[in-house]
Amino acid sequence: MKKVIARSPVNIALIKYWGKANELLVLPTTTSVSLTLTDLWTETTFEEGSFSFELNHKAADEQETKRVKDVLKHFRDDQVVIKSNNNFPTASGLASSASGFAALTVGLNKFYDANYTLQELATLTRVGSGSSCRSLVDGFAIWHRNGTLESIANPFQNLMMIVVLISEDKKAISSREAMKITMKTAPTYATWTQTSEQDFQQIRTAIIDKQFDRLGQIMEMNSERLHQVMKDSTPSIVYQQQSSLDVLKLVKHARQQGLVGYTTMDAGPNVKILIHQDQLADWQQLLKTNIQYRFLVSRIGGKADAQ
Ligand code: 2P0
Repeated sequence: MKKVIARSPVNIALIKYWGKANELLVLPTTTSVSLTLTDLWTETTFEEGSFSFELNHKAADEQETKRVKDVLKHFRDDQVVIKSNNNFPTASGLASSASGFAALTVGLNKFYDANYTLQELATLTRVGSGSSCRSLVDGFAIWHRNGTLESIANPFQNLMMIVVLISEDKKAISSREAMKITMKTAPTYATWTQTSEQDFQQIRTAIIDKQFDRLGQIMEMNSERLHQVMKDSTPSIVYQQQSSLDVLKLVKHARQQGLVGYTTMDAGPNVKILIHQDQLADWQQLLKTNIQYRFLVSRIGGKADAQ
């Protein structure tokens, strides 16, 4: 019997996506830039049979199933049994929907021998989760406002990301809903999109010029601005908890002591720290000494693939 296994890494945005210029096609209001996390992934299996979709060993709910069907309808039939598992906590601001849909789309492409091009796969997977298209390429993934996917080879050796798990609970409000609220109600949204475009141009230069500190500074500022525009919404959207802010402060303090690392946060309370592998032990020591939370460590790189 035919069986396909797809695996996709999570991607973490350095320049964030937060709003759709076109909801139907899932075209973003801003260009976003991300890196994939090699060691945090979704693995999805596809076998012949009448349609069913299982997520983390349980039948998926109606909403999750509908989003999968929205992608599946672009393939020959729906005679497929899909089982998807994450090796990290789902829905805690760790972009599980991005790795999930990237694995789904790439896997379906293989299962049905559909031979969609990379750009076509990006267009399909966006319907499930906008940011999922960024897991289709290795290196720095750039998801342009017009929908085009681009990648720039990562010139930095041995980067790693630490994910501090402040909370592993499912988030109260989905990104999809929250970004709509921000677009509609935040008086600072237009300014946020303009600044984000400048951040994109500057981070592109930092990547090409191989300037890690510059890249980290831009990433950190871009994340801070995202959380500010979320707070400016009505009702105010707040994903950062006091413990998240404590970790951000700890990282800034560590930099003054000579460690190199920069933070970013997504639609959840967890904090990600981009570091160099040669300082991993120092960072682990610092976190173990100063915070009570569990953290994950991942290498950088990789993309969605199916066998
Ligand atoms: C990002 N996030 O760029 C931003 C930063 C969360 C915060 O992309 O509505 O699950 O399916 O397109 O892709 C999360 O949004 O939302 C996200 P939809 P998605 O990584």
